[in-house]
Amino acid sequence: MLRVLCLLAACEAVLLLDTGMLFPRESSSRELKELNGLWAFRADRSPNRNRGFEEAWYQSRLVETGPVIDMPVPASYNDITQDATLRDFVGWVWYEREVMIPAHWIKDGGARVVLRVGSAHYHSIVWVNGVKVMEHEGGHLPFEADINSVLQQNSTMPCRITIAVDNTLTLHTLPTGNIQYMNDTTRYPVGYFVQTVTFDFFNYAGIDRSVLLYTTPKTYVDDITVVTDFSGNTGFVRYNVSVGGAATSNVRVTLIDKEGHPMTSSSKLSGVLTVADVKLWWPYLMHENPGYMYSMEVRLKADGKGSSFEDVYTLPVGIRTVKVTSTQFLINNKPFYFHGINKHEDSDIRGRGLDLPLIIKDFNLMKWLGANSLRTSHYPYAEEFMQLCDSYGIVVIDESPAAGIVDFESFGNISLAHHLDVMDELVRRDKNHPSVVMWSIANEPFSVLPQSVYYLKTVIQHTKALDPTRPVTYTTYLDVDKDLGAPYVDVICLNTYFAWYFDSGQLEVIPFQVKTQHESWYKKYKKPIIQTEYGADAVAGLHFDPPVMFSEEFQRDFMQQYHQVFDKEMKNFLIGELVWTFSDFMTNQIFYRVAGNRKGIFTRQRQPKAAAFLLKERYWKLANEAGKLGH
Ligand code: GCB
Repeated sequence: MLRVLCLLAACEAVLLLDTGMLFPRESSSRELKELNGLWAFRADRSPNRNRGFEEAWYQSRLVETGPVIDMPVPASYNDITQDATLRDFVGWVWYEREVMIPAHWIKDGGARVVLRVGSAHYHSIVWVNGVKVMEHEGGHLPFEADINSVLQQNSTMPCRITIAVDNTLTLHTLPTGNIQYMNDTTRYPVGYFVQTVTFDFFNYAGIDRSVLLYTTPKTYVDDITVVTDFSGNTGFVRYNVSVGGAATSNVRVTLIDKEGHPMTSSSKLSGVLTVADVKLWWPYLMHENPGYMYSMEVRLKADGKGSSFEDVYTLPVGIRTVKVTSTQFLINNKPFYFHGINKHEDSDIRGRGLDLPLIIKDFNLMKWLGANSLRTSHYPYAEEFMQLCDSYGIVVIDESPAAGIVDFESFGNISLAHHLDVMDELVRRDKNHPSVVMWSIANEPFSVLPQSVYYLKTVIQHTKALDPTRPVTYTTYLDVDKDLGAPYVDVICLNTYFAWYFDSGQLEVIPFQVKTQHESWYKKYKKPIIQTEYGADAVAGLHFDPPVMFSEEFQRDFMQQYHQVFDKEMKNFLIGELVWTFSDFMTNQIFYRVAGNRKGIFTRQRQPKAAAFLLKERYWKLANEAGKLGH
């Protein structure tokens, strides 16, 4: 469990975790070697999925343990082959590759050599040359270890990296699931079991993000935390640098503008940098220069050492503030209305695997649409994606992987402790992104249960203690009198599907029900509301007029019914609308899903449906009416 420190400076409290998870960047002191490409791969198909451990597959080359196949990294493994049993596999899979380590990385004690996995789903164990170096529970977040000592002990080349990944979800994982054993041998084969889940997306698994090695000097910049503010034309960057590997050190912190001019600097590990004529970070469409980022260069020397021991790390920094009132969400003291999207990391073949062409396509589609915001439904997205949100000015509600906690058991202490750890990891990774304006601790927990109150309150308070500068929320689909956690959130986030799951097809009830629901929430809590989900499935190319469910016309008209109410409420307490959802995505097979969830306004291949054109018109109109930019 990570230790939490409180650093009080001026009016703000900044909380820091004791180990950093800075994004790996090359610099004059840091080298980086990506291990993406083809890895050897083997699923452990033994009945208890444990043969790999019993036979210690990590002790030799994987190919010597049995048949292996090529597996690309990063990518989910599920849709890579023609084998349905691998697509639906539950249990441990094994990845392996060899890598040459540059001699100067280990010579004479060498550098810190860090092995980093961007994310692997769900439970991972990593060995280097047969020596276990780390274990991590949870997908979607990075983990890393200094492997220098292992390389020193066993400098055989090439160096062998083995990663075992188990995708099993239980009542104590996030997201939650359960293994159901089908013991009726008249209906199922002996030993048959299925993975059940409490969420609506395919449980893609494997090494979904980049694996890499990077080096730092032995005394190094371990973490940086920034909190920003401004007054008039003057910006303030309150920062803290934590150092690894030495008790004392010399530091030089310099803030540099986009053109490369040093603006201000300091020789303290923590302090406040003052920026004259500050260029604030603004959301897309709120300013002609959105997403402005400074660079904070940190140069660190261990005391008494020459310049060859200097570590250099540069962090992008956007200066902005966030505040919530009873009716508004303020960015840089100006009201901000979320007109945006929900997403999934999901695509053909790659599953949840990092895919830069797809990510850039999605940002271009968001710009086309006039979307200014998104929620990382229902888990943390790739760091590369978050960096683009910063630089494009896309405002983010950053969600934890706690999707659909429904079971009484899962509100037990084991899950709670894990949930707190996950929030530690998420805040540690994403705290410095100006685009992140709010944390969502969960999607649709079953917050009607009395046991949920302590649980949700504890996670919310923990997250606020980790980061007192951002509001915290979770999304709910429950009615105001059923939901017990709402007193603890800063913003009410509602997911509703009127005329879809209830009153199916009755579009005319939507305005009535949305209005009643929103007003009852506002009346009780006097907190601003975001419609964080609303949407209808449409199979692209299916047309019906008058509309019926699953047609493009129905999806378009469904949205128009919601918009009628939004238009009235945005003058009062409604501070945003995020459509469900950006693009079609894969789910488990079930009778109400048509090869996945079709509520995308784009297909899975990113082609627009009729609703996309409706939303494009609306979002640009909202941006223009807010007195901002034309397109
Ligand atoms: C929801 C969930 C989302 C589902 C969506 C739907 O409330 O938050 O994960 O995909 O509804 O389409 O049912």
